[in-house]
Amino acid sequence: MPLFEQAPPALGNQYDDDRVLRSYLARVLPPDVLSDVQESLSEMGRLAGGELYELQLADRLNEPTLTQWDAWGNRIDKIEVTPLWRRAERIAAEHGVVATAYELRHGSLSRVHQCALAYLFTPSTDIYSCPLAMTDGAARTLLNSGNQELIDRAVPHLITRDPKEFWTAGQWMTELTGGSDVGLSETIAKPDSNGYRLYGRKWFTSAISAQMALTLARPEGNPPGGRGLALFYLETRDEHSRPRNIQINRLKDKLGTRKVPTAELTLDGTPAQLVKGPTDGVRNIAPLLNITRLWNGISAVALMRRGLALSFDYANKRVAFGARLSEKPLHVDTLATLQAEFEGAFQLAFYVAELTGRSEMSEISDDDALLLRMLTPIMKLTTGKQAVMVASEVLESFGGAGYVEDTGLPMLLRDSQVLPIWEGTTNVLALDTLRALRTDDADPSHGLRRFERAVMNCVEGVNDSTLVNVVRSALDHAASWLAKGDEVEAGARRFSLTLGRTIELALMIKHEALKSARRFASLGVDVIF
Ligand code: MFK
Repeated sequence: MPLFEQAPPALGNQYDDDRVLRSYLARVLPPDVLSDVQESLSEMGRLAGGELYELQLADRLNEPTLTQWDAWGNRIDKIEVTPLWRRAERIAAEHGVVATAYELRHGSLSRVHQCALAYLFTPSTDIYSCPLAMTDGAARTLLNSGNQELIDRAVPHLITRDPKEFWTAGQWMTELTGGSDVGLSETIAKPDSNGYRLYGRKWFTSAISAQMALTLARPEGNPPGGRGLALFYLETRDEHSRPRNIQINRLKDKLGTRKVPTAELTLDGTPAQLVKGPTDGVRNIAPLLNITRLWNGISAVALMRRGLALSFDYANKRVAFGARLSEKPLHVDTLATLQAEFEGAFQLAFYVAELTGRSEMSEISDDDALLLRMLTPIMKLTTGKQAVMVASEVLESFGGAGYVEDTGLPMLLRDSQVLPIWEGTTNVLALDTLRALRTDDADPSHGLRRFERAVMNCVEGVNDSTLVNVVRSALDHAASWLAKGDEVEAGARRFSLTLGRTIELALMIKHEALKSARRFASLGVDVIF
């Protein structure tokens, strides 16, 4: 009797197979734009489901290395990334995974096109989205700064499609004193004849393989707090590839994102230049934060989609109790719930991409700029939580195989777990949501009213009163809870998640994804109690 053989889950072209992405693009892109971008997306979908996925599975046990000394006793602090990451860097540059947002071939919709590329690229490249997110954020921050010298020096490298010229950027914010409370940073900036030199310790610098970084430091004599910090630009290595007065003390031993060389650093006189004035570093780095938070959301939906693509395929192959899993009502029902969570997250993340693109092109009203300011933290915190839940369930949908390392599946859960942590934890972003809602001191409810209008616009004219009532009553509850003003800080997470889930539901209704919307609504959108 032949031995039983189990066919593993397989991936096809990740663009062609993605009904949600394709129907979304068909809705938001004019037909000529859609037909122009399709080839690039299909090519990325082919790579993601083919060459990159195979390389990812083969690269599973590889990790980046730090070599601190050469054979002759010289400090070199050399970083080597894995073969997957080397290939990912080349593909990212050549396919414009950052550049597309700056070439502006399709105006503000270039951001949507770029996010679609990033979404396809991300799940096969083991968080190479981290350096790309920071690169994108650095380009945006430098362009916004008006510092022409730095723009001319760095931006062409950050947005090129030529792999030989391509640079990635780091975002060095976190210090021992505070990952969230960045105003406590202790790094000092001392003026010298060419700018400044930085002295201090950075505690969690992601992707230390970068050629440049944006970082915060306190010019000597400045007051404490975030306002006393300044935003600096630095290049990490000299013409001999030696670190510029930077010691890489060690690489972090993390739960996930194992391919990302995340380091502890000592800055010991690192040359740096001011990006935009000697104060207000936190405010000046905010454009970078908002772009990396967008990437975080896009990565969240990308990882959810990957887990579901594998799980749906496996359900068609795996037989148990006399039938394929795809014929088992309980299994199908479980996956449908995960699909609904994914679709809600997808619509919200890409809606923020649309608004970001309009903001970058200055094609946004003050009202919509306020909406974007609110939605960025709401989207980041909501999708990060959904990604962890979906990844955990995806593993379970494979039974024991989902818990076994060489299937490649456990990595989905480990890598998703970073999404609610970095770029602002759920609680920090919930507080940021409150701050963003109240930007107009004269009329503190202005922000929430803008949010309500955005949500109600999505469901206008929809005649499914049950669904519309779920949306309406969640909004009413959020407004009355906020107006009551009791323990607002303590409830900020529940409030922000309610806003996030409510707008996700509304966007699904707008997209006419009514089956998923009904399931999503039944799972609950109002989590304020
Ligand atoms: C997978 C893809 C993504 C991956 C990326 C990977 C890289 C990962 C590397 C990292 O994790 S880097 C570290 C990330 N760290 C954080 O995200 C910090 C989290 N903490 C916060 O976000 C805090 O809210 C914050 C540090 C901003 C609070 O600091 P402060 O000093 O209390 O600032 P404050 O007073 O709240 O804000 C200062 C100014 O900035 C204010 O403006 P004004 O000066 O005009 O009043 C704020 O309105 C403004 N601001 C703050 N956050 C903003 C913002 N403006 C726009 N957008 C924002 N998000």
